[in-house]
Amino acid sequence: MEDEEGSEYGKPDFVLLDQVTMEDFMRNLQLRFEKGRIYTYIGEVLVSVNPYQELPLYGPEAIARYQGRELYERPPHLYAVANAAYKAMKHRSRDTCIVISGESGAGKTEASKHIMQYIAAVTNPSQRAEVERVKDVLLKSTCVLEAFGNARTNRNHNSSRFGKYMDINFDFKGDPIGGHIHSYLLEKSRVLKQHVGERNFHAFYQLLRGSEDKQLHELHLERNPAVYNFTRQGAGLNTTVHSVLDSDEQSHQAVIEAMRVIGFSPEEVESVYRILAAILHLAVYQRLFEWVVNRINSVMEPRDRDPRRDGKDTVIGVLDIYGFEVFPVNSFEQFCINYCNEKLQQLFIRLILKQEQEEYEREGITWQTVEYFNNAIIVDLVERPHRGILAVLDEACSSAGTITDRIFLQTLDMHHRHHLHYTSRQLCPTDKTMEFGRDFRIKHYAGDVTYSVEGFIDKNRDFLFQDFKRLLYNSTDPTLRAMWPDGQQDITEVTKRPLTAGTLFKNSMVALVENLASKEPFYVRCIKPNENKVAGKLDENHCRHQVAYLGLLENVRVRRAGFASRQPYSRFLLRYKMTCEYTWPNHLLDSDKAAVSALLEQHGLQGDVAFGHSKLFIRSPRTLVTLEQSRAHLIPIIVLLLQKAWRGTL
Ligand code: AD9
Ligand code: MG
Repeated sequence: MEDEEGSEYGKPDFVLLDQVTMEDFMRNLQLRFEKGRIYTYIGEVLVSVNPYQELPLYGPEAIARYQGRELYERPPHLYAVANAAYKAMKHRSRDTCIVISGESGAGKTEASKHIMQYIAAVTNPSQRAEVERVKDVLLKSTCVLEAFGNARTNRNHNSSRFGKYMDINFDFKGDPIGGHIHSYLLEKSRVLKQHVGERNFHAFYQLLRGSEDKQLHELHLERNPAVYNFTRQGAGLNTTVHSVLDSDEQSHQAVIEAMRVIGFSPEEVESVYRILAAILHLAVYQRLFEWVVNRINSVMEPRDRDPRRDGKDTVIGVLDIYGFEVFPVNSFEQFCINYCNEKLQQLFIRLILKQEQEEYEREGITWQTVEYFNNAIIVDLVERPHRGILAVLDEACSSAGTITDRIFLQTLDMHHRHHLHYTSRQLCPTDKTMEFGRDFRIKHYAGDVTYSVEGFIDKNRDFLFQDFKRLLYNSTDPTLRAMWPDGQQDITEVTKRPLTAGTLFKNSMVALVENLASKEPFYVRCIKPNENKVAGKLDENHCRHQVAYLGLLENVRVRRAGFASRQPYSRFLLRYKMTCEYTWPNHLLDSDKAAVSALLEQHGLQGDVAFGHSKLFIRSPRTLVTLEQSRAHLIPIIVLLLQKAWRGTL
């Protein structure tokens, strides 16, 4: 790594720690954080601590320093990860994804915005108009979706109340030509009810505070949010979002401008706010949100697909999804959010911890197994067919109103009384932190969460009267009609039992994980430094807990015992054979493995590698850098020799 940082800034990669203990890990994290070094690697995984203050780390100059570089050439940064994902996509035609995880307020959404800004800054050097349009939409979509999908909670002034996975499609030149946003489980119950100190979705306040008097009058609205039940609970009269966010008035104008840039017509924008106004009198928000997402997707659909690739583009996916949540009272929404985090932790284990170790075993590499907690048992508790919590809930929902939340809880108790990660007051009568007949507790990988079953059945059924859907479908407003396509269903379709909210969510999580697993993953693990949103303060206990449950120590151990790179012998030779007299232009040794060995010996690099059955394992990235430099040095000479040979002058 370029030595821009002395040892007083700690180790830029946790893999370089003298010993891998929690104490050493925390000391390094703390030291770097105090010096404004909020990013540190574990191999290719980036650990990021929310600084809660503006640091001079971003912008065009910083982007230029990372552009086109290798991951380890510069100090750890989000830009380096974005660049690595971009290079893998562009040079190796690999679909990649960047998975950003961490608890609420840890900095996931801010990280995803920096990544998007990096990609926008380094692409389209030839300023093609269509690509510029796509980039504009990609960047502005964040502003619109935050207005409709984010809210102030007690943990985060700008908390994402929906999960977001955005695919960016690239053409063969490496320029963005389109994209697609998947949104997951909007916390729509927030429209009706907010906890003390919290707000409704930003868009409501932006509408009331940012609209002109005339528009408010036409919408029959009053300016003061305290007038409306939906915007006065929770935060009471103190409904302004402080902190780094703009005021509601400014944000309102910014959102309208962003919608214009994306391509919303003036009539559509007007409809959106008319419907928003109506919601203040009436409970259809999710449809509005989904419509906004679909509308953005419709203008991001790639137009100029490259025919040479059978219509297939290369993709970078960015996942910014709600972090693990524990509130004083946890309901169906927290249950789904925490299940989602269990699924993503499973993927992390599969891709980073398990797969890596299994490969060493398969290749016969000497290896000391690293123990880690595998949370598959918790995922199974939630999603197992017939007996899992979601299956039992679906069963309760299908029983035509006779089953209560309480009976649902009793059934869960019956099925899971011996499960190591499940308990309830019934099963543990002495534990007064749970209520009889109301609460169950899951021992999640990230900690214990007690859920109240109140409302589980209703929220899972997610029932909407068909008459109501039909009424809205028959509206004269085309935007409103488009939000209720199922209002036109005939009676036979209507009587079919619709999938429940839980099952739909589970299916979308399974699909998401499969999608991510098919791509080359890059991870950003975000840490929230303290509970009070205070700049520059790292609460050791709070961070220690996150380091533990994110499995970061295990990650360091696996990585340390492991190798930075691995590749089949044939691929390695193809790239580096020109750097060795025994392998250029072709080798005469018994096997590719023997040829690779001779090549490395000539470079004096044999001490940094291990030879697997079919692949070469390289321990430190420096070895790769050395080989790359040697290759880059030789290429012009070889090109010259080939040209001469071609002209017959050699
Ligand atoms: V939630 O799961 O959506 O509730 P996030 O997305 O993890 O959460 P977010 O990115 O919204 O957290 O960050 C919370 C706040 O921390 C931001 O509004 C900023 O005030 C602050 N933050 C986060 N990252 C940075 C940063 N790199 N620099 C400065 C930051 N401030
Ligand atoms: Mg967020």
